[in-house]
Amino acid sequence: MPIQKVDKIWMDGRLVDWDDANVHVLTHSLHYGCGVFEGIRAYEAAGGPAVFRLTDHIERLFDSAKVYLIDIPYTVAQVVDAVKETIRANGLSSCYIRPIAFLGYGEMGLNPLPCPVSVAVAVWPWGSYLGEEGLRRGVRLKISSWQRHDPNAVPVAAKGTGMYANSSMAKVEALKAGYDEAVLLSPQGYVSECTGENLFVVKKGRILTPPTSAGALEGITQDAVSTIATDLGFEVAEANLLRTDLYLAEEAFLTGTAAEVVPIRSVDDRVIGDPGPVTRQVQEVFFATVRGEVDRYKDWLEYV
Ligand code: PPE
Repeated sequence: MPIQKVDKIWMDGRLVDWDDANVHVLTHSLHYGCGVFEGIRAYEAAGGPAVFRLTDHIERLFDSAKVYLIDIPYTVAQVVDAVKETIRANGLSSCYIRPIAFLGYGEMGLNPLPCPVSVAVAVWPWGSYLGEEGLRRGVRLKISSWQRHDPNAVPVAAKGTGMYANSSMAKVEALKAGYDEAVLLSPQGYVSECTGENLFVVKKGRILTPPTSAGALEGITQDAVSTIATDLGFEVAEANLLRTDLYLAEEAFLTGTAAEVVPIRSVDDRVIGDPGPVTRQVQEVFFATVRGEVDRYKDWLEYV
């Protein structure tokens, strides 16, 4: 589905018309993939549009930039304000938010340091990433023939633009084989994550998720869901998982800002089944939380 166009995009300190938010073809990040980005969601809550864990996301953007030695010429607070301003300018009650910091047109060559740093924030209405049906009934996964990155090849803890070539290869492979999404394994053979989501399995009543050392991004939804599940009384832990831990899981689900909380129906055609009670409970509390309906987690919402 094409991006649903809105009026304005924030670019380098001011709002510009959507069609004017363009870059030069010699933009450094386009050629070499050194850029950092975020994916955030705003939800319609009783008190107006509320951004879920906005400051946490912008802090992660700055952490990613630090890893890449990209010097963002704003403070965290300024980018937080830019996100709110962009949502207000477009009159949206809920949306997906994509901040990006990248290296512009300057010098060519692999050294990115001489290039100017640009920052943009785009927002648009975006439904469930893996489809309404996926959200309700679950998605079918395939273990990719592409491995997740080695942490000494690229910085897996950063949300770097170029690193997503790996995710895109895996996504296309899974889609062409008739699946909804791919699972990537680490170079050591452990389950890492999906192309844009973290993974959870339920085994013997415990909820397990791979650690960042398996190459997974430290997900903000993963963190929120871990807190929610712990508060619901479940035991939640990080653990190295083998592909057979996925095949034999009692329940499994994935989490991410774009995807939200999505049940996993099967992995490599090994059926896990309809969403189980743990998945349903976590999903229910998560969606109530992002809409501001759970007092305990109201600090996670930043109103526009
Ligand atoms: N792993 C990866 C590789 C990833 O890209 C994301 C977010 C996550 C885990 C979950 O992180 P969090 O959103 O903090 O819970 N992926 C973003 C981009 C997805 C895309 O397709 O683009 C997102 O969900 O916005």
